[in-house]
Amino acid sequence: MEKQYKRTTVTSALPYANGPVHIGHLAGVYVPADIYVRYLRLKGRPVLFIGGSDEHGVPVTIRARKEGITTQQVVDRYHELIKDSFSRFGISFDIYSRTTSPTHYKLASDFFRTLYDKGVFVDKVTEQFYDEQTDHFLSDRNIRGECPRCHAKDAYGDQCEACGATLSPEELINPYNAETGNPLVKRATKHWYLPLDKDQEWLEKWILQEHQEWRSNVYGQCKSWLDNGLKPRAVTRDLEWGIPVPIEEAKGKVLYVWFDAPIGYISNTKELCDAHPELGSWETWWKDPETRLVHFIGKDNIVFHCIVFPAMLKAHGGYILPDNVPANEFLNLEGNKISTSKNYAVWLNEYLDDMPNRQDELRYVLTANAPETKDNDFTWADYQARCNNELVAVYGNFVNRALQLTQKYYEGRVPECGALNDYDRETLDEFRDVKSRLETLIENFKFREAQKEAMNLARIGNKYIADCEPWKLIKTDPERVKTIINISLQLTANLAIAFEPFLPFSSQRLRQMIAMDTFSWEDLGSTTLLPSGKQLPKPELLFTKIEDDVVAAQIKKLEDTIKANEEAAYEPAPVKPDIPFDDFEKLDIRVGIVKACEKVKKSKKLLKFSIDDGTGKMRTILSGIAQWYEPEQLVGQRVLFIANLAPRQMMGEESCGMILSAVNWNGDLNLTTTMGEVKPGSIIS
Ligand code: B3M
Ligand code: ZN
Repeated sequence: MEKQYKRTTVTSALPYANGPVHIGHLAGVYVPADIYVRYLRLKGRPVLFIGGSDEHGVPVTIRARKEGITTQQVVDRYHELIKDSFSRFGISFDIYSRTTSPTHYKLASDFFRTLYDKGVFVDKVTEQFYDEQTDHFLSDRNIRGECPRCHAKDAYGDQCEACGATLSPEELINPYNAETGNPLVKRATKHWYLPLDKDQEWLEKWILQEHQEWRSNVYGQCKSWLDNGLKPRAVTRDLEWGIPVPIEEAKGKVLYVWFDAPIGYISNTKELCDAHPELGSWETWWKDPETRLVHFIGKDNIVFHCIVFPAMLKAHGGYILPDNVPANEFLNLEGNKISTSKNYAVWLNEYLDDMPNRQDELRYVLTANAPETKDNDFTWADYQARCNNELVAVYGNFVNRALQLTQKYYEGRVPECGALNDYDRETLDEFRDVKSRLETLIENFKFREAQKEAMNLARIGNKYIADCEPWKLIKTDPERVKTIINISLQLTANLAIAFEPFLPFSSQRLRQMIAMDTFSWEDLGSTTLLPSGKQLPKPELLFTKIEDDVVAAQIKKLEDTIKANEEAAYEPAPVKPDIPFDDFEKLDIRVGIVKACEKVKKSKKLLKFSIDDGTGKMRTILSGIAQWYEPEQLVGQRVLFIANLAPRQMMGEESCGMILSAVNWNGDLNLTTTMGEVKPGSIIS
């Protein structure tokens, strides 16, 4: 028998304030959490939805150095941007705070202190890499050095990008500070560890036995961590940015970001409840066993939420543990990994500007394609197809038909419902079942399926209106048409409720269109939501089509980013070994004037040049640059060519020499030429 809870605390991962948030964040964490919370609120169940920015950790300090501003400026900027994006997308947090808040500093310090006083931690001195010139210990990702396998000079502390080897910083030859280039030495430092090995037993029982209902990806990851045996984890760091470790002996050290961040959920709840006494004490939401705790996260955060944070809560004592951790897999973008550092993403702030008033379209597509059980791919073509073929053609179309017919036949007044026939009853029965199916799916975190069910309501409605053909019956049986339109309007009102958790903006607009002021989840399935005689305002379209050019512009934006990244990453090929001067003198390079130029039949690459080489005879050279030039452009140009290259057969033609081109970073060819009017046959020396 499932436990009945009095209230639910819902948290969603605190995004790092080191950049804007993108569709991967939305799909993985915030839209599902928001659907769940909106549903619980509609059901009238007490719930708090806790969010906030994670403002500590190495990523924000790296961003600060990259942008040349202070870390505080970075977190201020991105906290505001992220908060604003979420609010514009209708992510209905009860609070969105930050881990630099005074409440959080105090709570996180106290939390550490409690564990320290209870003797939970073990301390250990280890040797870590240290930059003596800047007086810094280095985090793994800031250490570079020579790869022990392939001897590339700039392998990272965790990986060599040249040969792909997985490394640890100790293996690097001549390690150096990635940012300053300074050489590193080993220096002893003391840190405090959470001895997770001691939690192994109860965690195994709690997760592997008592939470078999967790999503298989979550359960599976936990099992593999547990099977490998848990090890102590350091919860302090030698960094300047972070919450100071509240013990004398740890002066200059800060709490590890993954120690303080989850406590941020508690701090933000406290901040909220302190400001709103009607919500009760924050402790009720975190300590009362009748509170259900649910963490929405991405898959890379599973171990912290299912193992480390519960171990912290348990060690502290008095706290409840999460009842479920519905983690999603990753969302890719047009077949590539989304990357903040490579700027490859659909950023929410940019989407909001590029696609005004289309929040629900994105929410819909991200849920329809949610990476609930495996990684999924977002493509703009799929976005367009789902918007046009589902939102516009199914949901929007049904609502629009029902409302337009009401205007046309009844001047916008809800007509009376007469006697139902079998088909009406069948349709309504089918409709009523949807409620319990939706509930089961949402309560089991299957939002993708749930949204499908909601859409199914619109399909039922569309089919009903199409089958009944009121536009034909209006002449022969006007009484019957009243019933058909009444039922269609009741279905419309139901859609506004069913879609509220998923598409809150359009649900609100739809409610305005049918003048529905109050509603609750329990009304779902009702056929008397709109009383007959009720006057409805003039309808508008609920959704509009996404045009091809809009989608093409978004795709181009991503392609431009890929190109820009490739260009930035381009390094010219290494210079070839030295040659004696004599070798150079063997080459005969000259100037020629292109007299004629044409495509070579059956070849996409080759152009055939007739060149005045100064001998009085024409020279034929074939060159693989057809992709970059039209033959006509080249006639009259001076080109540089190798005159003494032995003739070669190419595509059935003899080529006498080679025209010189520069190979750009992306492989594009660029013809070389002279700056002035040099006579044909002139030598290059
Ligand atoms: N900031 C990691 C992330 O954004 C981290 C989550 C913290 S949740 C307490 O993936
Ligand atoms: Zn290597």
